[in-house]
Amino acid sequence: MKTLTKFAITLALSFLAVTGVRAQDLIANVYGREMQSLNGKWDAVVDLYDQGRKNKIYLNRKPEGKTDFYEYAFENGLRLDVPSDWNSQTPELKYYEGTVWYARRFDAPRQDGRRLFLHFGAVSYRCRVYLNGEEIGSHEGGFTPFQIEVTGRLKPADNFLAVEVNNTRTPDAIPAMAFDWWNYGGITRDVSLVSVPEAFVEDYFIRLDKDSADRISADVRLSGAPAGTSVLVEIPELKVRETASADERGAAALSFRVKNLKRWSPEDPKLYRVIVSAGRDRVEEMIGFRNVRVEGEDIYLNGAPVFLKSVSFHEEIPQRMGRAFSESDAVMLLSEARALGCNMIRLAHYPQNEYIVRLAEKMGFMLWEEIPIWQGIDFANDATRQKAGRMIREMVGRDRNRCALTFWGVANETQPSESRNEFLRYLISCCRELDDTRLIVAAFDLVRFDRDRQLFVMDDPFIEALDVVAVNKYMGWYHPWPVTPDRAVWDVARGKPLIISEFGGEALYGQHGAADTASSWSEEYQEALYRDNLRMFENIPNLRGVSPWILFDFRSPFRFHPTNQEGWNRKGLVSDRGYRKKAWYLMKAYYDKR
Ligand code: GCB
Repeated sequence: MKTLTKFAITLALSFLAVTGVRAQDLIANVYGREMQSLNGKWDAVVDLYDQGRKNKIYLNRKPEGKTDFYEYAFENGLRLDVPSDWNSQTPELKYYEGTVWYARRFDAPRQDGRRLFLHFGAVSYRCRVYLNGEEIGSHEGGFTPFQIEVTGRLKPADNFLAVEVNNTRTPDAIPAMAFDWWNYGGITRDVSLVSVPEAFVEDYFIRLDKDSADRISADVRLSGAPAGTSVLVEIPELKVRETASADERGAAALSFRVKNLKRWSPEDPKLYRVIVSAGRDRVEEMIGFRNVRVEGEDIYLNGAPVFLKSVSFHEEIPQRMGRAFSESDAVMLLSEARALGCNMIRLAHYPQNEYIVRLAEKMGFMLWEEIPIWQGIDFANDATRQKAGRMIREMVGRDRNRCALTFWGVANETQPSESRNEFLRYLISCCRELDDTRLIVAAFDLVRFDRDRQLFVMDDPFIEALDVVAVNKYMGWYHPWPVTPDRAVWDVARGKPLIISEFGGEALYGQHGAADTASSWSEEYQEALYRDNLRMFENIPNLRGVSPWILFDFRSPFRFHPTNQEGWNRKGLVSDRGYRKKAWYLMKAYYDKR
């Protein structure tokens, strides 16, 4: 192993050495809770050589005697916005991979009879959290939330919160050493101090039963409440008021029928106000109800077959060249998907922030959400597998009350092997433990043309473990056509629904050239490529959805071409500056017709 890689691994491991304090189960629906936002300007120290922890800079000591000196101070130095990535905030940090310390002060007036939790929407990629000079928790994984209970640890005024954030790529991480998007580092999502009563509704999962149009199940979990505590679930519009009592673990299960339920669908994304209360706690949010299932080669939504008109985007605002983090960012991304005529989004390639997920649901998009199991994952490494399991639980735990969530994605472009199979089987079991109502999908890039049979085929026995099979295939870009598109017939995953989860090619907006030459990087070539692929789709008998790659040009260190790419993947249907390319109109016409 190269010394540099070894160094990176040791660093990452030391970063995650068990601290004795671990992030715990998540509180459902933090945005529906009483909370104090800790967003805003934070002080920051760039720590390229990882000296900060050794020097205990999280103590933020100040010289007292004449011979005291400290070679750091958080005050009067770099200031970074939270939430946001650091890369887009100062030119020096554009390519930075390493450690940055964040710190801020905050008051927390005494609240008797309340429990307090620090909640982070996401920190990329790993972090340790220090409160008033003490390490209180750590987390790994750049796209899922975590929380740390701080009840009894806060002062009424002037608490000092420091977060050591590191985005070094390592072979045991998820994603691992290389991936086709920017390795943004930082506190990239909201930070808040959440306040709940001593006994509170920690989690719930409220959904329509898989095969029933009128039976709702609600699993509620209380924290700090004695056995026998009564749990109430209300849906005023449906005249629901159901109660159950919690057992000694705080769990209560309810199941009831409702009358005149209007199910959620892309055409009518109906949501109901649902209130869960127990003792002195009460939490509410908008929840929708719908049925999704697979039968043979079809996907059914509310009992009717559905064709998925999907698109993907990264959690990135191209014009700002940075991570998307706010509700208005979500509006920008999703309005462009709406204009294209989509009824679904494949959130690429990791769980995106809750503003996107919640707004997508309100607007009527079905969602595919996945963790970044993206090529190059160390499937034989047990620690990596455990990590992936935790990530997938954090994703499912956060979003299982969102009825828009239709697919949990467990992998993107993985190669068959025993260790991969075992790894993915484990992920599926983690998903199903928390939610057995969604469809499990994975995207493969193994489809090849069988010259003898003159058919496109794929051999990966793992597809048996999936509800829906997805294929990324770049005909006309990475793969030359072996036959003309009208004769490109598929025999892949028959008996199951198939989604083309990625297809496309690059074009530089405003560049015009030969429609038959990829190297022209022209809008005309991209448009012709789309026309050919749409023609081929007619020859895929079990095709139940398509998802072009990708809605917007996005930043990626994979893309070196000096004039056509300049560090951007140009497969967007919309340019980095927000202009629609010719292929956009073709795709729009295809979706309008379906
Ligand atoms: C893929 C990957 C996606 C890449 C894309 C590309 O197959 O899943 O993350 O960005 O190809 O543009 O090469």
